[in-house]
Parts: sequence; structure tokens; C-alpha cells
Amino acid sequence: MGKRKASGNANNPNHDLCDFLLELADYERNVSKNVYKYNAYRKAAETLNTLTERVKSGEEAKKLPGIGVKIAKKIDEFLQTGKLQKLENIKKDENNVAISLLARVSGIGPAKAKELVDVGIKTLEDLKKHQDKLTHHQKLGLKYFDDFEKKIPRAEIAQIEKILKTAIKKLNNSYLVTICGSYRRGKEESGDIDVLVTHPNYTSKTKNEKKKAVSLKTIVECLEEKQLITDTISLGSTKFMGVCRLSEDKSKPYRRLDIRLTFYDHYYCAVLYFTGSDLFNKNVRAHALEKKYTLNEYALKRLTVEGCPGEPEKITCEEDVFKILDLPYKDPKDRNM
Ligand code: 8DG
Ligand code: CA
Ligand code: CA
Repeated sequence: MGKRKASGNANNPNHDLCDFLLELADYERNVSKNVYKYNAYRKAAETLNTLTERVKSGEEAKKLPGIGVKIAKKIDEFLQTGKLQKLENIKKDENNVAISLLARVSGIGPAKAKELVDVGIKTLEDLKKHQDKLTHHQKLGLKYFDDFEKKIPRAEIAQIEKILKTAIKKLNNSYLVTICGSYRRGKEESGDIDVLVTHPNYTSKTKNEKKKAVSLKTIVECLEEKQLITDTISLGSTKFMGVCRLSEDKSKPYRRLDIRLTFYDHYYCAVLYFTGSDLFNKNVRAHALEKKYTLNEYALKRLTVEGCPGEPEKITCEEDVFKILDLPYKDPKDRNM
């Protein structure tokens, strides 16, 4: 899961409101560890992010989805005073500020950030001096801190997509490759690159010897050779986490890249899941339960009267999932919620 950052969209007429909501969200995730409030603030920010007009009052904002009385009051306070006392107080506590900073390092979660701050490690400089306390992932997160904070423009992901697809299809023309996440939802900028790969001969029923013909390791090695992948955070048989950069332009930042290899029969559930947004996924899963189905990144299964998942439905495209659940199909660009 990518780290959430400020809205980053200066054209958004409500970007200052989005920013303070996302700051509150980060505080709830990293310091309070309140996922419920974290999601509530993010949902409100996402709603404001879609507006084309400046919000004029809390009262007006309250009519929008995901904005209740409490957030409306905060919007009023911000509109009237230009700041939020709650955030000012949070920022007065240097430990809060330090935890929030360290939790921005890729691989450092709220618990690790607190642990570090508790032993007096509060800045990136401190962290550089105590790398013995960091995992391989966290060390790379620190090394590329500035680059990983930068959003990735759509055009750059499109270039990376081309290189990825050409290289992988050269290994075997039947590979299917989809870049999911915010890129697939049509966003102009993304936090990282989420790639899904499958092969028609690689299914949950395929025998082990045959499975070996399809290898994530081979794909990763090939992309290293092409000088697209620069670092590996972790590499398992189905999931690669790492770093990439367009090799022809050394001025380009290093980017976070994840590649997942999924079974062909799980592919479209995975594409749906990793396209997100995560709030959209939550809504679809809740709707599935109402229709007595269970949906995850692998399969859509009907629930028996006892509430046990049955055999997976045959899914050959994303539309199948929508159809079975009796939902109107939503284009990826309409899943930004
Ligand atoms: P971004 O990278 O531009 O910030 O946005 P994103 O592409 O939407 O977010 P992401 O954190 O990279 O996650 C990609 C998709 O994965 C997300 O849109 C929906 C799905 N997803 C969830 N929950 C989780 C989760 O807990 N971890 C991960 N890795 N992915 C999740 O719905
Ligand atoms: Ca991701
Ligand atoms: Ca992403």
C-alpha cells in the first residue's frame, strides 16, 4: 500500500482543505493508529478533490458524501481562520512530528516509527547514523526518500509500461501485463507503479513442473538487464517489490515498482482489486456480501446458506464480476472514490 501524500494538485480549488484533511488522516494512521478515522478523513479529502468549485462553508460541504458534522466544523474553522487548532496542537508535539516524518520512509510503519522515536531517532539524519536498526527495505526507503516522495507523472508510467510490456512479451508472447492502481484509474500522477502479470498456462490447476516455465524471477532479471529495475526490496515466487528508473534519462527519479504474478483464473479479480481505489473495493465487497458473495483479490465465490464460500465463479474479464453482482459496469476512471 502506497504512503498517502498531500493532494498534490494545485489546480484543485480545494487543495488546501484536502491537504489539512490528509494531514489529519496521516496523524490518525501513524500516531493514533485509528484506521477508522484515517479512512474517514481520506474519504472526505477524496470527495473535495473531485469538486470543480471552491467549497464556501461547512454547511455546504456536509451535503457531500463522506463529510459529516465533525469534518464540516473543521472545514468552517479552516475557512474562517486559515488553520486548524487541532493540527496546530498535534504539530506542537515534536514526537508526533518525528513519528509522522519517519513513517514516510518506505518500509517504516507507524509501530517502527514510534519505536525509533522512543529511542531518540527523530530525523532522517539520525536514521542515516543508525542504519543497523533498519531492514533492507527501510534502508532503500531512506536512500530514495526524496525520490519516493515525488509523484510519478502519467506520461512517465506510460513509457515504463512500454518497456515492461515489450521486454516481458519478448520472453513469451502470451504473457498478459496490466499496470493497475491509480494509473489505470486514469490519474495524472501516481504514488507508485502496480504491475500484474499472468500467463494462460499458469493457472491454479497447473501442475508444478509446468508452472516453472512461468517465472517472476526471470521477468525481474530481464528487466534488470534492460536497466529498468535498479533495486530489489523483496522477490518471492509471486511478488516482486523494488525500484525502477527510466535508464535513458539519469535525471529522472527512482520509482517504487511492484510486480505480482497471479494465476490466469485469478487474474481479473486481481486486476479489479489492484486497480482500486481501496474505498471503491470496500464498497464492491460490501455489495457482494449483500448479494451473498465473497470477493477478494483471487476469486468471487457464492456463499452457501451456512455462509461458507463455495466454488469460485468463472471470471474471464472484470465485467463478469460486475455482472454476477448485478452492478452496472464502472470504467476504471470512475472508480476514484
Ligand atoms: P497511489 O499509488 O497513486 O498512491 O494510489 P493507488 O495506486 O490507488 O494505491 P496503492 O496503495 O498503490 O494500492 C493499489 C491498489 O491496491 C489500491 O488502489 C486498491 C488495492 N488495495 C486495497 N487495499 C490494499 C492494501 O491494503 N494494500 C495494498 N498493497 N493494496 C491495496 O484495496
Ligand atoms: Ca502500490
Ligand atoms: Ca499505486
